[in-house]
Amino acid sequence: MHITLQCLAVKAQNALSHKYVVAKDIKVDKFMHQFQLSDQTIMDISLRFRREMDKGLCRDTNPTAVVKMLPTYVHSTPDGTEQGEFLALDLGGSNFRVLLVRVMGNGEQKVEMENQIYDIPEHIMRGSGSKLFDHVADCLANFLEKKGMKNKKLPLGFTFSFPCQQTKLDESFLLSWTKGFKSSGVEGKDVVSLLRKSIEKRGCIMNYSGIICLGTGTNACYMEHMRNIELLDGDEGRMCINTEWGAFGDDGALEDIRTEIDRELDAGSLNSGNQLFEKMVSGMYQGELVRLILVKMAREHLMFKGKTTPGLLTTGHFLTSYIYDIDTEKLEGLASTEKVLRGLDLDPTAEDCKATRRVCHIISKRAAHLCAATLVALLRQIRDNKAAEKLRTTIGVDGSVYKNHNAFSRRLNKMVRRLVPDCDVRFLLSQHGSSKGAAMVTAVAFRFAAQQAERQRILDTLRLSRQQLLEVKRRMSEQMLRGLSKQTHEQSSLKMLPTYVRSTPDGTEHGDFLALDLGGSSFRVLLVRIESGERNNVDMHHKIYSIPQEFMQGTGDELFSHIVTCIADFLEYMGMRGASLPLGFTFSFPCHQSKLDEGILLQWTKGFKASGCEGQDVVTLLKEATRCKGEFDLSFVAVVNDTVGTMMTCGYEDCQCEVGLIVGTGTNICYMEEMQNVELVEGDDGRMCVNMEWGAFGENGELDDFCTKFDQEVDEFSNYPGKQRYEKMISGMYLGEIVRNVLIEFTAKGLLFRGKDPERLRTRGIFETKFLSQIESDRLAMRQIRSILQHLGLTGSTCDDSVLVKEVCAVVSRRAAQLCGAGLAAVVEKIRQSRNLNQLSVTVGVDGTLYKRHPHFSSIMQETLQDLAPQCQVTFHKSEDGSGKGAALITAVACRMDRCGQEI
Ligand code: 0WK
Ligand code: BGC
Repeated sequence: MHITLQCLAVKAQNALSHKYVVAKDIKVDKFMHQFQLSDQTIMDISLRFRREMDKGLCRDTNPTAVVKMLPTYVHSTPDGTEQGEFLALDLGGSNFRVLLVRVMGNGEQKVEMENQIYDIPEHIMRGSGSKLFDHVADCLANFLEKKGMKNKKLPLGFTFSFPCQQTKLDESFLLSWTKGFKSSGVEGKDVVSLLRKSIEKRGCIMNYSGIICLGTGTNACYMEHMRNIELLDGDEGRMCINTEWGAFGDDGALEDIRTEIDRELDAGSLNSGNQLFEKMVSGMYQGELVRLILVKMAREHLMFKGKTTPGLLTTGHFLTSYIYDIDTEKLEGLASTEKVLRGLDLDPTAEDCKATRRVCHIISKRAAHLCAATLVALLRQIRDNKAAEKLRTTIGVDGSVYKNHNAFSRRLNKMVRRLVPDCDVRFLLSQHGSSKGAAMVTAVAFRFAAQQAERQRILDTLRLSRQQLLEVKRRMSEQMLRGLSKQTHEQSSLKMLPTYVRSTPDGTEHGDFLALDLGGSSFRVLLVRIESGERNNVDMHHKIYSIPQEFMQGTGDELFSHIVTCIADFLEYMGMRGASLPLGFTFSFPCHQSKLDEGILLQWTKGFKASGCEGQDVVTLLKEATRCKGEFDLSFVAVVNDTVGTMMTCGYEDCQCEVGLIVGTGTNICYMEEMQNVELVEGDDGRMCVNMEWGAFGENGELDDFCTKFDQEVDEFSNYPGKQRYEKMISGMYLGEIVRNVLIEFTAKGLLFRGKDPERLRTRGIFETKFLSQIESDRLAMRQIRSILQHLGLTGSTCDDSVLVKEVCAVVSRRAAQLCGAGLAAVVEKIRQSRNLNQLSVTVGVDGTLYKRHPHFSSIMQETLQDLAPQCQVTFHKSEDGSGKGAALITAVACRMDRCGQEI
């Protein structure tokens, strides 16, 4: 509606504008040539201001910057759910107002307002600060009295239109008075506590928040990205920056365009040397600039026949509002000019009136163009922050000059569009002053605080204390002992499966070995050539194959026949068709083994569910499939778990490696246990690698008191409800789902996506864990998180939503890493105690996409481990070759021992 009006006005304006050209006046234009700035100069000033903005935002240069770029602690804008009654005070503009604002949270952005204007007498503006704030408190009490709300406790928003250094939303230190205010004992003080003291002295009760300013002075604020606000910690989201652009030029940056008149005005002002930009632009000074010019031109006999009058010679006697009436398209513009000049006891000629009008036009035009220059710098900053080709934005405007002087607002809009034609800028005139804004900031702060409290309450259910992590470690240790013991093995959730891998390579191994690596995010067939002698002389070739869902969840025959087809393809690809090689099979699922080349599948995990396999020996199933294919012959030597393969792969480079850890699609761990503790296997000498299958930890309820409803949801809709509970709180297959469930809860409670439930969010598995790793990467800007959300079909998300999604991801992955660290602490402590060592130093070979790709998982896991097992020095060795190499090495060791007639 407004825009139309605006356009109409503009159309009419243009129609008129063609008529409304304040005739050039050679005399005046010559006298004021310095006030007429070319587009080039305006653009240059805009670039200078942009540099000042950077200085203000930068931690090192901020102390000396004149454009202070003050953080306001306003992070969010209204989202339509705000509601309630709020009081607002509006001090510093042309009027002091007290307001009652009712915000209806029904999404219609409906706001009702009642207000009362109170006078701030000059002696109070220039008296003591306590008098000023007592006066404000008196006005507030008077307002509440009138509204019959004397004892009602309402949130208060305080619009205080002066440069303030804020440290939080409800604490703000006055840097310097401007615009005719000069109360003593306030500069450097927190104006909220000064107001609080006066109000309490008066016996009223309030709770405070929020400060914004636009008015007799000039200033602008905008939403800046936190990562650019170096004065504050945190890179997430945005914050409103109060530029305090009135001080632009206080360091001499505008000396080349400031005129003698500007310097004269400044010298006569209350705060000379400060607010130099404001003194060229704002309503408090435009009239005075015109007066000083008229005086100078009179004295140089260019006007008023060289006569001046006391009225003309008196500071402040040419009001800026006169310019609104004089510099107007309205025909009575000249008449108004004469009326004003006669009001100053002058006897103007028609020429004098035209000249005065031209002076007003030039002063106002310069002010509008200077404002456009700084505004364009802001628009460019916002556009660059968004990395947007085209910026579409709305500028909220208020202030008597913009409101009452059409020519000014038109010139400002026009110059902005001329300077940034690639920006689609809409000017929205504030109808209710900035105090509605202050009330909205208060409402947003309240909504934000309430929402933040609810978000943290929900996220706290996913946060584990050190005590809880110690308890997880204790329960893991307990289950390990139960799993190792013949008596209690069946009752333990940790199967502690003997792997029959007892020895590690001694460097004499050699030969070609085929290895299969099934169970992770990809299936690999490898040819591993080992030359005896120096370690690390292993040559590997591999090919990655996919395992289609229908084979993962079809019949065992289909799955194993597909595996054999891949082997055949690989042998073909390697030109080894029909070759017969010893095979090491990494089969990353829980298997009961009674010997190295046999593995009875206990149960499928992760996404696998092929029928007819559980309870079967997977080596036999593979042999059968190979026989059916009849294209090649393989001698099956070893079936190993991927943790064992990983330990062996890393152990080949680091002999201290006695633990194998996988944190990938699934999670699991193995370690070298003393034979006397492996009660399921005869013999007490030496050690054997035990596959703990720790993914199953929690199946006996060990984790119930740490499980949230989001975990229950994941378990309920998983392939095996009740199974793999620990894995479902840690591994890559499930973290994304936990996050998705939390996001659904947040949306349902209106804490995210403005409560609008994006249908796509209800699609299981849509929020893959890889997105956590991307979203949590420190290098990712908020807009990139938004594009991930967009990619997921979660369109219409805000910057705040991105911040929140990142926080949810961080909480969920942190818990996973801590749980993993607590489990690992139990394992290394077990090794230390079994070996009666005071200090243990051991290497953990680790693999898995989550561990390798998540930006913070490994460090948080290691921190937790260090904290919970301080007597263990643990080195992590990331496996670069995968567990297939490990399987080949185990096969090579078995072949070597077989050659030597040793028992494997
Ligand atoms: C690579 C290993 C493989 C293991 C996988 C686990 O070679 O045996 O299963 O890591 O990580 P994921 O692929 O599940 O992330
Ligand atoms: C399996 C383990 C495997 C782990 C990592 C789990 O789901 O039960 O055998 O080691 O995933 O791949």
